[in-house]
Amino acid sequence: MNIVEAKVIVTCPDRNFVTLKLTTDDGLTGVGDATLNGRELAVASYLKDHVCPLLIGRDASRIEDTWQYLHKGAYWRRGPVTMTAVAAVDTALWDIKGKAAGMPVYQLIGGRSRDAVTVYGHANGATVPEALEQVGSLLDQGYRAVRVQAGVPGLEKVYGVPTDRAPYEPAVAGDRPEEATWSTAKYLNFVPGLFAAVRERFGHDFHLLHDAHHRLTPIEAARLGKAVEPYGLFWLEDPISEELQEGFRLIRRHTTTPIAVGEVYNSIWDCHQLITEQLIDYIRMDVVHGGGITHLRRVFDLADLYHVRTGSHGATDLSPVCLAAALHVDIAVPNFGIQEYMPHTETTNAVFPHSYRFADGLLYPSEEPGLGVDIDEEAAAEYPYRQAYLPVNRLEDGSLHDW
Ligand code: EZ4
Ligand code: CO
Repeated sequence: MNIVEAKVIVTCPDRNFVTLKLTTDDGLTGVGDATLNGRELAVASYLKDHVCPLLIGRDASRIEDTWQYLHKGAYWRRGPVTMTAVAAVDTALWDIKGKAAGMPVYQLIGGRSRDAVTVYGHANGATVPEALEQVGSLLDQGYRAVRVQAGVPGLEKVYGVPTDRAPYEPAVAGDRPEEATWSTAKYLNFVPGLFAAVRERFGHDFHLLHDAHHRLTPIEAARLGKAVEPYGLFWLEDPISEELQEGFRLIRRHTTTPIAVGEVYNSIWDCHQLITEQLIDYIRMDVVHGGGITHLRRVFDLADLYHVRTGSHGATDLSPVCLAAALHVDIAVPNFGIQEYMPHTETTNAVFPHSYRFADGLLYPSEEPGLGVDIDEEAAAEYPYRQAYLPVNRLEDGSLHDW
């Protein structure tokens, strides 16, 4: 079962995606997501120029050895570009192994630990009434968990809030990133009232989540966590920038609001201290940016030892290939917490035919051999890459701030 072809496919069906497709000499194919939002072509080049040539002739069944070969063998380890490329190879190899075995991937990693995968949906309102309307609509659709974001009075563009009521997509096409203005004071004065309004209207019988998107200092995050304890958040996500793991100790000293972190992490070495010191409650690493199924399971196993549960990132910039793979991991691991779910557009779904399905607030992984997702190359070719960037954030005095 040797690899005979390794193809990198870049396409933009409403947003950019990079996909690796491997073919073996016995005619099996496997796909892996390689999308790094706003830096897509760097991963495409890393794969095309440096990884694909090494894959030709390799035994596709040697998943662990290939992971180690691309990790240790590169000398330059870790980082988002490298780990996303390694993830794509790893995911495609698991897809192939599943097809060779005639089983869905979750069966190869321990089988089901649960019946279905609980997901959270997104309520993003420009105003509090608009956010409440969206919470109501998600609860009506059967969601049991909802992340709530809303526009902050006095700030023009805020993370998580679309300008046109369309599904939120932070990457904007163009040759420069958009710029937004941020005020922590305005946000902290506003956001507890948002959760109060949500609980007052809809009660406590569903999970309420919120993403602070890296903007606070530890003491500000502690203040927020403490202020919102009465609203029983399922989690407060990314309260501070993620580099300084010991920074979370200060938050922990002050609040019982659960903390979720890790969507920008790439390896177990980014989060081992957060996990072993029990500074977080949910680890948000995902298949595509976390080194693939092989490495993500290593992270999740470490997390399980320390009572940390999973809560994988699942925004629309993670392709249906990543979501399909995530569901196999989610259904199998013992310490699953929740999965983020932001439905892809119809155009995206048409390029990535898949058989996972959503019903009543739950996602069900594919029962087909492998991952149960593919890329329609002809359809993909109709949507050429468009340059797009994630926004840049500045304080009201012009200082650059975390976005
Ligand atoms: O900003 O995926 O929780 N979800 C998020 C996302 C991220 C984007 C970045 O590409 O924080 O909206
Ligand atoms: Co987030």
